[in-house]
Amino acid sequence: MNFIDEVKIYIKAGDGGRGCVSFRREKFVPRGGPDGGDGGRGGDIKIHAESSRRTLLDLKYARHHIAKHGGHGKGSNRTGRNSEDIDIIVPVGTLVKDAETGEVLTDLHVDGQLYIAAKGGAGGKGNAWFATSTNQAPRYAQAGIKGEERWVILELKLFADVGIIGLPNVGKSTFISKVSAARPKIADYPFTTLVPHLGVVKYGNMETFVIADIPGLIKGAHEGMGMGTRFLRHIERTSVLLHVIDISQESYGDAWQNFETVNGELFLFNPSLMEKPQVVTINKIDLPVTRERIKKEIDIFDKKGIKVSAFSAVTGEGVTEVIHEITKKLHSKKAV
Ligand SMILES: Nc1nc2c(ncn2[C@@H]2O[C@H](COP(=O)(O)OP(=O)(O)OP(=O)(O)O)[C@@H](O)[C@H]2O)c(=O)[nH]1
Ligand SMILES: [Mg+2]
Repeated sequence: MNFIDEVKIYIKAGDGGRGCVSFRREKFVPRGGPDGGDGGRGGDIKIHAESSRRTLLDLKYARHHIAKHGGHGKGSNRTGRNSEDIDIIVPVGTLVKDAETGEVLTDLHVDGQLYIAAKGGAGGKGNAWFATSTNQAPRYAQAGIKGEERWVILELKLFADVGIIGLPNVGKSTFISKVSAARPKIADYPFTTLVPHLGVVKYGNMETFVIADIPGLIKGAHEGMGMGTRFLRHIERTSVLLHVIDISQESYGDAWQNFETVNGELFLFNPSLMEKPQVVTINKIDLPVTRERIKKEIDIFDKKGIKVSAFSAVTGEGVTEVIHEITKKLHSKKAV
């Protein structure tokens, strides 16, 4: 399935119906008074967040949402019918933005939350309203008010508790597939992961949490290098980051350098990401080259007061400890 996290749609609320120009016609009453009814209200476009909806996929194929106009007023003071509202269902966690200005119109973060994205126009008044002592037979009525219309961007941020960050090819996806039912593609080349994946982690009797695997970051990602940084928005709401480092790849330099490169890109995307607690890990401990170098690498972090856990996403060695560290950080975060 395609993961759709952003979609642009056109919405147009219904126009109000026209007011009516009409005069009473009764037997034996030669000139009846005005009796034109009002137009009906145009339908609103409502955007509704529901937890049962997981993606914006449906909206990708239905981009135009146009509500009907209100019914026109009729004679004998009959009001036109109000037209029906249109409900657009989105997942909880969807941001609604004005496509032109980029302004965030609302953040639908609660199940059942409703936002009227385009208001239907009121119906015009019929000529019955305009009779005065000097003009008892007004020949005009109001037109309905136009319904609002705009292009909006719906943007879904995944709700993950933990985000996995790191350079490409370090084993982020291997880790998530080891600890959850998520099955992202894993391969021995950079940028295997092109879209974020979510996995639910349930480990022993430890607390369940949701973890997001995102594409790898490289130096210059904030300028669009590699996969860029736009996927980082999926981890903006996580509570904890799992930072995975790989020291087995010759071209990657040392662990501290890698750690700083990734953090530098996080900072340039959004400095507040730096405030999230990180569980720092070195993966691929099963490889002899990693085993050989790891002590020296961890010492550098130790000196700076940063704890590093080593694990192997392939053999599972150390994975429980990593999960334990994550759970601990999630807990202390909640306690604040
Ligand atoms: N030996 C060993 N290889 C591993 C381990 N974890 C991952 N790998 C290998 O490393 C390569 C990259 O793994 P991925 O999980 O795709 O890496 P990624 O970080 O998700 O990469 P991108 O999505 O490209 O950023 C694959 O060939 C994996 O089999 C590990 O613990 N030990
Ligand atoms: Mg990956």
